[in-house]
Amino acid sequence: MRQAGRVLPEYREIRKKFDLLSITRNSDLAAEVTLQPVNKFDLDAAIIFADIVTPLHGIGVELDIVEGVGPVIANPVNSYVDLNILREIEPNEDVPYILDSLSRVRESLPSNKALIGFAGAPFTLATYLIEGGPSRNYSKTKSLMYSDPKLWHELMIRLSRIIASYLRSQVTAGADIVQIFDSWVGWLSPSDYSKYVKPYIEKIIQDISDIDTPVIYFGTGTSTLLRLIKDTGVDVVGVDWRIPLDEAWATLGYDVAVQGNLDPAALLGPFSVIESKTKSIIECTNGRPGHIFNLGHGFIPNTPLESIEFLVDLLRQSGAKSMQPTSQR
Ligand code: 1CP
Repeated sequence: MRQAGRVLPEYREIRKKFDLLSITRNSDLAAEVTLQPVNKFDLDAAIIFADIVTPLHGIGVELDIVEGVGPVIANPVNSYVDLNILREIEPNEDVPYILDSLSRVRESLPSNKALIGFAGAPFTLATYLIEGGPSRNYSKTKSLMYSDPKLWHELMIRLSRIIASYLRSQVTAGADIVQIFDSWVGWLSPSDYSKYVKPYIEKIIQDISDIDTPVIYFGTGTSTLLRLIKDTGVDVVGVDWRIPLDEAWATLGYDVAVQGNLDPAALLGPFSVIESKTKSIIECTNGRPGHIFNLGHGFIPNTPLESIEFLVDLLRQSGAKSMQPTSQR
């Protein structure tokens, strides 16, 4: 998850000197920042430090990640000509620093801790490309999707190809598992998801099926989309806090793993609230294997560090088992 503002003081120190894109392009710094939360809280997995727009930046799309805002695109997409900015990606040449960061992190991570590579999903990346930045209702995206389905298809196909190559290269460089972030897909109805998004998730899953690496798919507000998401063939479905985990899992079926789903805002409340909400999530799993505990979205800035420590201790006491990297399964 984008750790919304990243709460660690040691990260904030580095950010005082370097902007986000500079950190991602400097493998020493990116590896250090990736490992900080794992070392501090003894977490079971590390997620590589990058952003969902990193591969777009790598192929030359002009963009910036603006403090307190998010990714801002210089020339938003609204015509066929604009699609020319989305050429195929050559990861070794376009994003060598990400691959280098992954190899370094994998080398220094203990073997019982997993390294997660990631990419934005085509829909969520398309929202930034079309809207030009963060949006409240994705109206430009939906307008393009409905009024020019051929252009939408061309955009989604190009993004899917970029994402599949990018994920594949991350696994070659050392990622044990990959996560696809479709953070804003919950703004779509089930029928729009089926028509305008699902085929492209299926294409990505199919394109990388030969590398035999588990794929996590995460979105927010996806309660009504769960069955369709499962049909795409992903291995793990990340859910946000809006739906009880047992309800989500029953809807998905127990032949798929789930990840989630503590409300990040719970960590702003007293320990008693963190404890009751966490226990209720664990009860929802009913002791079944196949649950990865996680927040339902990224940390909220200024989340107290003691609350994160309290949560991790609570999970350890509850008997939550550590993950094993693929190579050891
Ligand atoms: O230092 C900062 O400026 C803090 C904010 C930040 C961070 C930590 C941004 C701006 N990007 C990142 C890195 C990042 N982004 C990671 C690395 C994980 C980590 O170590 O924290 C990851 C996995 C992401 C993924 C990402 N970026 C998503 C998908 C997951 C999610 O949280 O929903 C999304 C939607 C983005 C876009 C983005 N980048 C940054 C912001 C503020 C946003 C959201 C803008 C919006 O609201 O539309």
